[in-house]
Amino acid sequence: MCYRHLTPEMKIQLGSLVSPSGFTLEQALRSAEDNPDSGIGVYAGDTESYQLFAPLFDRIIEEYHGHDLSRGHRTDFDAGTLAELSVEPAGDRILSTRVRVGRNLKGVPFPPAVSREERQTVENIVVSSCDRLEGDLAGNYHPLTGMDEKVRRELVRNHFLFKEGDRFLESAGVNRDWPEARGIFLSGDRRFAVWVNEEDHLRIISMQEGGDIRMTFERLVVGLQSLEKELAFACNKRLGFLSSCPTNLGTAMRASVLMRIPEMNEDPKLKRYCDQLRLTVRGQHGEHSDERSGIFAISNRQSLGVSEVESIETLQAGVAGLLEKLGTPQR
Ligand code: CIR
Repeated sequence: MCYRHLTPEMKIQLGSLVSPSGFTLEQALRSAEDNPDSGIGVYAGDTESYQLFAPLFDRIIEEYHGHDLSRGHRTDFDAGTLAELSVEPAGDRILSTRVRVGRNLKGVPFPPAVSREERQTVENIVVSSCDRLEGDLAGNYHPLTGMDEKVRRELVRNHFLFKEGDRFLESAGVNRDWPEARGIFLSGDRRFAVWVNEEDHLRIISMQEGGDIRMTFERLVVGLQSLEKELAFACNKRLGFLSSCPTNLGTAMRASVLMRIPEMNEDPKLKRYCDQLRLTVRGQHGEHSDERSGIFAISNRQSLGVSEVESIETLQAGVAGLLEKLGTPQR
């Protein structure tokens, strides 16, 4: 999408600009250059990238999110109005629910531009905040450096931990100095996690078995608010929470359910249904994963110009609609 919006005038106007952390237009576009199948293709190195390269970024952001940037963004974590019940009490189709938000620390370059020392500082600050989480959220930090290979594989297989080697992130510079200063904080009950120094400084994640989207969201809010007492995150009124990838701006939230839909393997109808319901469908192992298992992750598409609660409502309504359309699953 980025090249469609990049005019020759922009190349001249923006080509010589350098952000305070040394990030350039060439770096912002490198992922698209290396990966012609990119959907978006750009990354931001820091808060200032969004201002510096706004003539290009704003067009991409408005098209992807279907949002007029002059309308601003709003935040709403008040779960009071959300439907109480699991969208699928019988549990025939929904395997699990996951809600995550991305956050970057205010004043620190984002993962595409962060230095080795700054990345280490981010890890130290985030881990000491996580170590102070209480109750069900209390847990342990597992650094990637020195992690037992069997433990690592088990965490990836169960969707707790991120994988190495995403070629889009690789080109964007996010994987430099791998695996140093990366890791995962995991609560004792394994329902709350914080990824440290993956695509954003923090990915704060709440997850559980079954389809109780509200409960999953409420846990996320408690964890996020505890961390916010100690950490200041990069955000502004126009773009919401600032993420390395412009597709996550706004709430920086993706709420998803993992659903068993074996009859829809490779069937374009599923994507069409989800498009109508303003939802995204991906393979169970995340974006760009090849999917033939009959298990799909269904999630909110838009994150900018909609609040957190509105996104959860869209997912609840969309999944309910999808379940009605699909009927009882094949066994
Ligand atoms: C791309 O442009 O395809 C990658 N840089 C990832 C974009 C983020 N995800 C998405 O559009 N769903």
